[in-house]
Amino acid sequence: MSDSQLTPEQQDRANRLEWFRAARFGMFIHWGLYSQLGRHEWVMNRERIPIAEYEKLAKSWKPKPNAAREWAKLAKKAGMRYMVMTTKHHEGFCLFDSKLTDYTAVKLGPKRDLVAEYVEAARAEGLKVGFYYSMMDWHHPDGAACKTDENARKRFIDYIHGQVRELCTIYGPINIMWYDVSWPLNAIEWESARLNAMVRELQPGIIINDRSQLPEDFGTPEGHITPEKDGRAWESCMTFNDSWGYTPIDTNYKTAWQVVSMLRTVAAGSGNLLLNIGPTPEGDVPPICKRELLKVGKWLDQNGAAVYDATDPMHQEWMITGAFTRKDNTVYYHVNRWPGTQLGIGGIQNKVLSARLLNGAKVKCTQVEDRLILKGLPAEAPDKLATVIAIEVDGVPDQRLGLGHVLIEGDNWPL
Ligand code: JFZ
Repeated sequence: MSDSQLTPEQQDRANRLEWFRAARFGMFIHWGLYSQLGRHEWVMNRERIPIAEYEKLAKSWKPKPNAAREWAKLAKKAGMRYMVMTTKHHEGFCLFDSKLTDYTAVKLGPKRDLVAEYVEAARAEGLKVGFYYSMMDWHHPDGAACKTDENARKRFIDYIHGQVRELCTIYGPINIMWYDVSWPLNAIEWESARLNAMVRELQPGIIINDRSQLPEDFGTPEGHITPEKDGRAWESCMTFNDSWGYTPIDTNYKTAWQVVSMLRTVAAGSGNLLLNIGPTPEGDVPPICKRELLKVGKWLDQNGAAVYDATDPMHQEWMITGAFTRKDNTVYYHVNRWPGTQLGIGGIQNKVLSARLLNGAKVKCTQVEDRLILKGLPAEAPDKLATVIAIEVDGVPDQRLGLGHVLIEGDNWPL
């Protein structure tokens, strides 16, 4: 659809989303009282820790000053373009300066506005700023009662809407409102339409995710990378290990190779990757995450064109050596399992005009019908994370293999 066919409302959304669609890669940060226990951000619920006992964590939390500066610098180096931090997770503790509760970082242990530090740090690196805000609240007395008691619901709505108002007024322009878990109410009971109208009035340029039970600006598939339908903007959020909050006993960390592969997948589907770090209670980034993120950043420095700018999906078949992104008539083949001096790609339906390593030499190739062979490649992978080969073709790129040794009409992998 060309821009001229959009309704004014659709055009506004397209304008708001412009930076987001180009951003591709962001840093998610889960940081809260749970970071001190180091057993996942759901520890209060999973271990049934009584509120009074859990509250002690609010007094003992002493993060180092301005930890967020280190995160923002790391995000920038990793090639990320925005950040989203937990301003309040399900535990109910507010990292921001809420006047609606005493359970805040300003009034208790840290004695500082951790959200203010985060906003300043992100802006200093030129990164867009997002606020994660959990609607579910295990600490507020009405957090569960709101489901069955109308007075409790009214009080709780005032609290949640009031805090979102605070987040939208204290910190200047905010780029993303990232709601999470809206248990136990539905969109009508949450008065989500009114909530989001208020957010947009206070923050005209903001984009809002779909977790207040209204679709708003973008979808948030979680733990998997699946494009939304009809060109709707989307962002997959992913853990680095298998926990969001700091969990040193969970050592199943993703590697830079995996992150690069995820970036390719989101790029091919015109989406974003929001990759999480769970800092220590002090605010340090686990060294493994730092190390892998720096590798990803170096790779993006070299190969950004195949990820930030190459967005359009094409029809492509699975290959064991790699996968495509594309821009116009150029396909970028991200080779993450290097086959040696020769690389075969079947099923390309276009005439290949040229091939070159994204960061280097032209590559010799022969094309016989739908068999393309790239020759004279280095024996070892030039880049172990993924070597990108830019292949220019004579029309809209398309790859069809089907299941047989020849392609027949309507032959597609059975779903
Ligand atoms: C939620 C939180 O419970 C979790 O702690 C973390 O903050 C994460 C980002 O969001 O978990 C979810 C939310 C949505 C889905 C799954 C887990 N989902 O839609 O499948």
